[in-house]
Amino acid sequence: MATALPKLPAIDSAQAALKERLATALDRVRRRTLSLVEQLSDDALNVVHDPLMSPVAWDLGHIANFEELWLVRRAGGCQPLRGDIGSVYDAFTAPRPERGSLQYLRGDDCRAYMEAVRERALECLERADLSPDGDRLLAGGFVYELILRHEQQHTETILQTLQIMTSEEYRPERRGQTPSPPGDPPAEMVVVPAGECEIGASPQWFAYDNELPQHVRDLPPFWIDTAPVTNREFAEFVEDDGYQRRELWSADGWDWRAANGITQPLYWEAGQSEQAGLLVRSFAELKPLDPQQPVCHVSWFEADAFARYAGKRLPTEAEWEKAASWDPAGGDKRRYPWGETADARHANLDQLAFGAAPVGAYPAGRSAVGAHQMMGDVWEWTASGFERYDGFEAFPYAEYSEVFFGGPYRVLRGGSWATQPDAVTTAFRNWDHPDRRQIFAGFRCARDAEPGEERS
Ligand code: AVJ
Ligand code: FE
Repeated sequence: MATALPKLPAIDSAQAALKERLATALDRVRRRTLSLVEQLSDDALNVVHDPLMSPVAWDLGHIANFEELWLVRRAGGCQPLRGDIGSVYDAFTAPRPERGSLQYLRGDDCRAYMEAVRERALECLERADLSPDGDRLLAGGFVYELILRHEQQHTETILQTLQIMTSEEYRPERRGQTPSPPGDPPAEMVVVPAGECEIGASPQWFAYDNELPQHVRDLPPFWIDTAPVTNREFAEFVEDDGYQRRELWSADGWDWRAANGITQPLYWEAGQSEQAGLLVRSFAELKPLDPQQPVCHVSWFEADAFARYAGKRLPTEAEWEKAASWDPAGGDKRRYPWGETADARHANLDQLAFGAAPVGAYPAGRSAVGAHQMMGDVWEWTASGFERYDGFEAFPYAEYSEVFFGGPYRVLRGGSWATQPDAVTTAFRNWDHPDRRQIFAGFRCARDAEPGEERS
């Protein structure tokens, strides 16, 4: 098993600091992953809870297998510990509905594999040459940053599975208290003036291939909601027969709604009495629907229909990104709507609240144009399909983004309460099928600005 180690490159202190930061970050993410699944029985870990989702044990093994592929084999040049199981964890050759019948590692085998891979990955990190002008995969620690975010993304997938699961009660320890809105709700919409803005990741940021190259777009003026659409607003749409009015729906949306008997967002339930009102299931708890929270677990089709009902439309992803990241005062494009670093005063990210905050709860996190909660709480559906930016180059592999371009997917922006802060920026692009509701997704609306409205 032992393989010859490549020669040690000269390692300067900047690299040593980078490596230490990466090792610490990898360890933090791993502790989070394990803490989220700690209370699950072997049964809950190993079974398929819904055809849309992988068994949680598959996600865990896949996290380790991906790390083995990229950090141990490709970056470290070492042989895999378990070369035999790669095909089980390849998201491409093993699509989600088929994962239940695969021989993925279970229980202690899975935990042992995760640990063994991690140990080797850290050994490889010590020897790796991360100098900025070296191998592109390693330069600046790129592939380590990628693996870190990959695990973060899969923790959100796992949370979707735990929310779908009904065979066992998942009782998260809600550790992050979200604030109450300090004052009046924000005004309904803000205007974003015409003009050029940067779209895509800034060169100094970690970026996925689909966020590059950064380019300038000149958008006409538009209005955008200052907050995501709330449960109260969405309940009015339901009450007002929104699901029965053909003219509000796209053709595909109307068919989807009829074929699946959809009449309200996923996880909404009617109370036992009129007075009890609407309830919503959050993991194992059934709670009264909070009218002030953003609506969550709606499909793109439902978001699109609501927007038409409201006399508006969904924003394009470029509009969303401009409203979130552009500084009218001429400052640099913002990584987060409020600035460069994320903390709990600005947004409900990082999972431990296990739910969304009411709209208006984060005035300090609003963007330069005055849009609230663009980051965290709920992912936001946009009008846009998932397409390449001009000049796109697949890196480090085509199955991350390229194979999805031009498909039926719609882009979502901004992350949810279940997203870890490093995993999202104002340039980050998520995508899913327009009928999917298991993701922590809501939306906000936009509309064109009429001549003269631009400066209000
Ligand atoms: C970007 C969330 C659509 O989950 O399919 C995880 C992320 N890519 N492993 C997905 C991803 C490879 C991806 N999304
Ligand atoms: Fe993955």
